[in-house]
Amino acid sequence: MHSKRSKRVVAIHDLSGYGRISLTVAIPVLNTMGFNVCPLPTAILSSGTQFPSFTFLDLTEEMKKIIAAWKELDLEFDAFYTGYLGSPEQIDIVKEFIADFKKGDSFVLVDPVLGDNGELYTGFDQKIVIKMRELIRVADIITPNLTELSLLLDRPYQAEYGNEELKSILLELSDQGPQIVIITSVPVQKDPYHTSVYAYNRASGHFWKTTCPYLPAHYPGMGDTFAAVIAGALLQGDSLPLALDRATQFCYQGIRATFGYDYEKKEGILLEKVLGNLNAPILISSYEMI
Ligand code: PXL
Repeated sequence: MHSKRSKRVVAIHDLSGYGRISLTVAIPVLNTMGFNVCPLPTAILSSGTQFPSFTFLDLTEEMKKIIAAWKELDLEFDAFYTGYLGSPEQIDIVKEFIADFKKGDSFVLVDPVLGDNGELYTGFDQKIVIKMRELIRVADIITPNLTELSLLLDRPYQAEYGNEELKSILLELSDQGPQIVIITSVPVQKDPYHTSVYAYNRASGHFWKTTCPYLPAHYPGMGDTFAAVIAGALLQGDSLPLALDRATQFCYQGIRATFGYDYEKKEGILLEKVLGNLNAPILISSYEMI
């Protein structure tokens, strides 16, 4: 009998020792969803950059060596998931890596990690923004938040949007290359208790929205968790709206499992308490076509 290997996903992200972000989120999420995760680490940090002090080891040179060694091994990947990139030069390396390794129906998900709440993350400047605009051109799927979309499209940051305005932004972003555009963490107008995710799929021309309750707390790593679940759900063969539901519901479960505890939000959500939910069926699907 012919046996098939697990699907293989390369996760291009930093490794942060403390706080549940980037690879420490992407690896468990994608493993739990049944995939072989191959990390291509971009930097090693003591913690995320939102802490008052942290160490940062840039792995730009090592990335080139790892990719060359993978080339020797003739490795193939079913998906490419990129997150936190540590330098503008890394974006050129990643673009070249994708051009060289992408085959058949493998897909590229670029989470354009740049900032949040209208601000760039510590350590980033306009150079990485300009490079990220290049990287999204080679993506099949992108998952910016409201801050990242304003940086990618060079428009002023806006904390609120209506449906029609977001639909035209989704089209504008898709025009840059990606077939699927997903915008995360969009506040619902006049309703502080809910938050939405918007999406567009150029292949069908459909726009989607999922909404879930909002709890007033900000946890780092949520964007990383969301993007990893989207990558896993699409690899499992979910439709886009189902993948949106799966990722939104999982993030919400993670926040709810954490919210009642009084500890530093900077540690991230209690991922280990909810990981198993990734294998549960979706009980109530809440997506809408807009
Ligand atoms: O969650 C995004 C992220 C990833 N990696 C590092 C970060 C952040 C956000 O602050 O600092 C190192």
